[in-house]
Amino acid sequence: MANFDALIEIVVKGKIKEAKGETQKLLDSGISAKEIIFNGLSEAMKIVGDKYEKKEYFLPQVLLSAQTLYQGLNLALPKLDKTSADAAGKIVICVVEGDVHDIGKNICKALLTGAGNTMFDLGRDVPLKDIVDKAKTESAQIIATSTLMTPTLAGMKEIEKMLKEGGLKGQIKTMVGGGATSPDFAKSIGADGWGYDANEAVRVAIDLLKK
Ligand code: B12
Repeated sequence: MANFDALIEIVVKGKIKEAKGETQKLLDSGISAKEIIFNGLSEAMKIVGDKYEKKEYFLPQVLLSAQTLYQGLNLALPKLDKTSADAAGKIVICVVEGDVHDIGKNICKALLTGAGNTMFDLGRDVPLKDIVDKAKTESAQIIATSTLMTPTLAGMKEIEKMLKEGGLKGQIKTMVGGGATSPDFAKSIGADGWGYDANEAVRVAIDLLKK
């Protein structure tokens, strides 16, 4: 089992100048980008989240850790292995309006790209109408949205409503994820799928593309 302690400490403590070097060291030693992302970088962010909840960390520290994480993530993401996908489609992905948390969305996008899908990434804090419009113009099969904040969950429900009103529900499938969501929430708004993490995002997308 690879040792990610150094990378985790670098991200948690926001040692921004050291993140690239440590990530590169791990990659050079033959550890997969996926392991680095899930067992190193994401784990570090969980610790940062816990510290924020315990009020040991405040927003400036969280922001510094996020910036440090991105130094490593930007090195590791392009090195993710391509997986052979049973089905590959066109997917619009973004973080819904009102929310700027985009680390998880970016990891999902990278894995979905690796699985052979064509991704249309609209970024973060994206107006709901733009999401549906993009899916229409690109004839996407799936809209994948992310949010980590409770107040912005309503936007995901609104997307379902917009699809229904436009007669597109069923034709364009939806999948939701991110810390504020849950399988029950996804069901309650009529989303077609929910995923706990980026690995599940790939599995759910494959399922939805078969339907
Ligand atoms: C980093 C962080 C920030 C950074 C974000 C940097 C960035 N570029 O993303 C900064 C400092 C900017 C920030 C700001 C704020 N934050 Co903040 N932040 C976090 C923190 C600590 C970590 C989030 C993270 O990146 N996790 C790591 C990634 C890898 O995990 P993930 O996003 O969950 O993604 C995985 C899965 O969820 C899933 N997934 C994600 N999306 C999708 C989509 C699909 C379709 C699928 C299938 C799966 C999937 O796959 C991903 C990878 O495996 C969390 C704490 C926490 N416990 O989550 C708080 C947290 C999310 N933040 C919070 C808050 C309140 C804020 C602020 C409002 C604070 C403020 N007062 O200003 C602002 C937000 C302003 C805004 N309008 O958006 C709250 C949200 C509470 C709530 N439920 O509403 C949290 C939970 C902290 C807390 N406990 O209070 N934050």
